Amino acid sequence: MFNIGISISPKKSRFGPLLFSGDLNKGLENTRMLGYDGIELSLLDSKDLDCRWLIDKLKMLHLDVHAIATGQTYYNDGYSLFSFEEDKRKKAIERLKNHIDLASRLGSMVIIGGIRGKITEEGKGELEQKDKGELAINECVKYAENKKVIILIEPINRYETNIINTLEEGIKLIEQVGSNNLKLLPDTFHMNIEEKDIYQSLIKAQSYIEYIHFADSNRLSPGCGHIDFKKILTILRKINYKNAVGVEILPKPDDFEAAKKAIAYLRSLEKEFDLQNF
Ligand code: LER
Ligand code: MN
Repeated sequence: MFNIGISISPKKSRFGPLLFSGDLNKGLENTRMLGYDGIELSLLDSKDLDCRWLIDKLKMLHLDVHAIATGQTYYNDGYSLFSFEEDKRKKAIERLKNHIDLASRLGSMVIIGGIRGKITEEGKGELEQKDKGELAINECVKYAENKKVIILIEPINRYETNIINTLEEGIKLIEQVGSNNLKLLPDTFHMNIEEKDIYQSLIKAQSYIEYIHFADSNRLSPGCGHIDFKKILTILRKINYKNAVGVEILPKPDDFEAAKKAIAYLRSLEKEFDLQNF
């Protein structure tokens, strides 16, 4: 059985696919009650969090924090790693370093997804902006190496960013940075938009993948769209994937029902798979 987690946020956020947004205690209690193994914590600023309280609560509920998601820094405050404005870039780097500090205490990974922001310049400026962003990523990865934290590059679809849309583009950056602490986070929702063949792309990228986001083609819970999750689970088993799976879905019809539906569907697929291979 895979370790399955769900994305939750202590604060109300502009970013949609998060559950129990604004009520961390309720989010953690429901996550445990529904049978998840852990959470992904979507944070604006790690400094807002009562870390001692969180560690005690996680221990009590036997939950892990698989990863810290960091996109709110861009979606809420407009600070990004590829910002052309130095001040905004520095603020994004500072937030990310604080997330890395927190991750080292929680034993989790840190995601570089939405916090990349967007390339806004053209011509010469575009190249300059790409260089600045890649330098920012290098700086954060070095920081993470010292803290023994894994950073994950999440390719995101073209309607949200123009920096790294496909797994292949993510791998190119990972190779370029050349650190064992930089890995890949495929998200099935984005892959459905960007990849020629989701299933082949996962197989091709297997040695880089350290975590995966599950959402169906419409960003609802797995089983509500047209992505073949049975095939994806089969591939993950075939490539001997041992890490966590993160459910990152819209709270529809509501947070609780969405979370309940996702875990029930994924566990039923796993059961079916085990019976077939008995
Ligand atoms: C985050 O995990 C994600 O999938 C993006 O849509 C936004 O950053
Ligand atoms: Mn995602």
